[in-house]
Amino acid sequence: MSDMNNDTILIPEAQLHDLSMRVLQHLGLSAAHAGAMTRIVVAGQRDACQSHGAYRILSAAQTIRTGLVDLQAAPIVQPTQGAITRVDARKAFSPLALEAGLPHLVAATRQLGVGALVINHCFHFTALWPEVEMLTAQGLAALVMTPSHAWVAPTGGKRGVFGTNPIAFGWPRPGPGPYPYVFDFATSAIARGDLELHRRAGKPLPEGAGVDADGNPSTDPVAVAKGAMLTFGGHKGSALSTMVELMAGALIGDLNSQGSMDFDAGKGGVPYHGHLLLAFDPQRFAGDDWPASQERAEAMFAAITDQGARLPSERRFAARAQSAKQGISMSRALYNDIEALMH
Ligand code: NDP
Ligand code: PYC
Repeated sequence: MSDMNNDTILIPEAQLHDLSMRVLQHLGLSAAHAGAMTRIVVAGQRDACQSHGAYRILSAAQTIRTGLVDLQAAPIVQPTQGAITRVDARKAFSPLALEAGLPHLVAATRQLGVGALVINHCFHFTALWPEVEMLTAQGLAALVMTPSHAWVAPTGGKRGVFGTNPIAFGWPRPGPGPYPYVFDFATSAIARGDLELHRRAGKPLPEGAGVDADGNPSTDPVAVAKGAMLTFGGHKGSALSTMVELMAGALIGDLNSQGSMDFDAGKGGVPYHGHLLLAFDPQRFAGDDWPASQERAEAMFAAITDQGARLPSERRFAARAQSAKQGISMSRALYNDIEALMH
């Protein structure tokens, strides 16, 4: 580990992995859960996703303190029915259920052209891009979504109804060269994790991120936490967020964001609900036309980047390359807070 400056350290990936494993097991998680969670939070920190990297170890600790989460439960993968594989996470964190269900999702998608993985009864706290990247690595396109807690008001309203409800999409690209095309964003103007980081740093939120308890626009993260966050893109974000509630809540027979918040009952844990992953096998959709389809997709990506615009995830992939060279950068305060969980 070395100092980058007064506030930031550089830590080798293996060392951050080891720290996360030690802390999570110290908090009572089984080695299997600690391993699956560690893989996802270390990947987040490696890719400079500050709101969903190592910071999420603190969120996991806070959730464990609520007493609501099962720290040992092994997920149960139910037999795949048609295109649908269902995994019951049994009130545990989601990453282990994801790892258990993924091979079944890939197999069903290859067989049928489309596949769905439904995870029920999970505490979900991670970014979605690692999930879509697991599918693009198999040559599949992917669409993933999840509700959260009802922190976000509908456009024109001022009380929380929706979660921050992220949607992620992944598209496999040919050859060993380019990374996949991946986007992953909250349908709220900013993610809750980002709001929490602004609060920790004592920084104002961007305009339009939320309203206070009286419904007045506010950039104060504490006031917005007491009021409501807002969707991105007005009515468009509001409708997308509604879709996430329906598809990754009602459709899969699990809680929506309001249900998750009621379940938490003010204890301050991460959301508890279901999770939906959809995968598509382009070879089965495009058939013999797939190579030509890929060429057209690549031409479109070039038309984006040739004019100086960037593809989503490019910042992340650059951070990944930088982390491989120099180690993972993280805030000293965060490192200290994580270490303190051991004492
Ligand atoms: P951001 O607004 O940071 O980024 C959204 C996406 O847009 C990323 O793919 C990003 O790529 C891309 N992007 C950003 N700027 C540009 C640009 N100028 N040109 C092209 N693409 C761009 O995401 P959010 O803050 O909304 O979400 C952060 C994370 O929080 C996500 O990973 C999400 O899954 C997670 N989250 C998880 C929740 C849960 O319930 N589990 C709830 C809400 C959010 P890049 O990363 O390269 O900048
Ligand atoms: O950042 O909005 C968020 C979030 C909710 C659950 C996990 N992350």
